[in-house]
Amino acid sequence: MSQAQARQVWRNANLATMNPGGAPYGLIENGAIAAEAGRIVWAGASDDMPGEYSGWASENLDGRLVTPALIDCHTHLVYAGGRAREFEMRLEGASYEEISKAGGGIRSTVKATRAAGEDELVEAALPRLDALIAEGAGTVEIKSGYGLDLESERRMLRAARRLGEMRPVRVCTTFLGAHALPEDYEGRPDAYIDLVCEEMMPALAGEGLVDAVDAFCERIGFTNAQTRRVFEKAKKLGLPVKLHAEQLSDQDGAALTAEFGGLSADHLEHLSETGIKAMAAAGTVAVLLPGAFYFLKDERLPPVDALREAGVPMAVATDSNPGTSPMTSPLLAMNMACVLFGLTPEEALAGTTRNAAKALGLQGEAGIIAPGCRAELAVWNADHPAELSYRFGFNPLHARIMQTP
Ligand code: DI6
Ligand code: FE
Repeated sequence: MSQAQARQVWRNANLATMNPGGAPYGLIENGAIAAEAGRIVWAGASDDMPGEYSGWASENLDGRLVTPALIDCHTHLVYAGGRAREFEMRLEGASYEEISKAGGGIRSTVKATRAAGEDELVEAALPRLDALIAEGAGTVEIKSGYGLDLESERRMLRAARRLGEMRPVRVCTTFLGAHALPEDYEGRPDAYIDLVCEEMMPALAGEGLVDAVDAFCERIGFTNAQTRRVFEKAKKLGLPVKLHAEQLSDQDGAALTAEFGGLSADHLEHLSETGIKAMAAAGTVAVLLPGAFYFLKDERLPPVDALREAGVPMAVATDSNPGTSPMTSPLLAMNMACVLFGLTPEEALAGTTRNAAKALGLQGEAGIIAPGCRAELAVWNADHPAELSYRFGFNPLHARIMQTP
């Protein structure tokens, strides 16, 4: 990370600006970027650089590839404990839903997370955050949802905020109180939703800990009607919504999210044509999570062709979590999105930059290399942006540039 210089130019680089509408990847060969007070003021071909920038301090990037810093727009990075034993059970034949019903799954992480202090949560999450940063991430979304009571959800969100202060990275927090039914509310899901809406959400929002609100709308999560209540409360509090939708079954969650002008609907393996239309009309981003698909050995693919055809922007994220996607590699998520879901490498990179920014409400701020956006860049030892999706298990990052204020 470089501190925000007053004025700075980076030159001699190939820029995958990810600006839509022009060349693939918004590619500019032999380009340069000028930034002032942490914001990009100009980006283009070196030969076209206006003379006023030639006197600014400059760094030669030796012909490397520059992209926007990556954005991981869906993670559950903060939690305690691990679930390797469940992995073994699944390999012996138990399904994710069976394990969940037997008291394993999300609830086992809730137990460990409730028992952990804030410092412990930070300490456990930091290596995971560092792994994302090491692959060029400049923005990471972090959800709560393993606390499921006011105190524990608060600890998770505070830990997430602290992580963003400890490292040069933008952390966006998401309140996922409606992730699973805590044991003491067994058989009383509506009473738990009351608690989420009437106590937890207003308190945590009031403390500035919540950038967006999410829920797990699923047979093993919450119903469409319960999710609606969560969204209505979020709307009253002025908070944007997003949803774990259509992962294991079709609950009409994506259409519900679109109805509330939601930022994103995530997973979407069981998304219907109605859901796609609603998302397209509302501009809701489809966040694809191939790590969970891979790890659960899912067979049902998200309807990528139909999403593309409908013009729904697609993002790609790690879903980093202990149960269904213990992955901390945005580059691997991109490779999986191509190999498993059929995205093009250009779509995969848009998925971790421009469209991921939109999924977090950060368009115009991050995710493309353009005047007005923050100078948040990833510099790669690569010749062409397709290389980022092509290789796996290899990290070509040379450096990140994060000129946050
Ligand atoms: N869907 C997921 O894939 C994760 N949460 C969710 O709502 C799984 C979380 C876990 O198993 O711990
Ligand atoms: Fe998730």
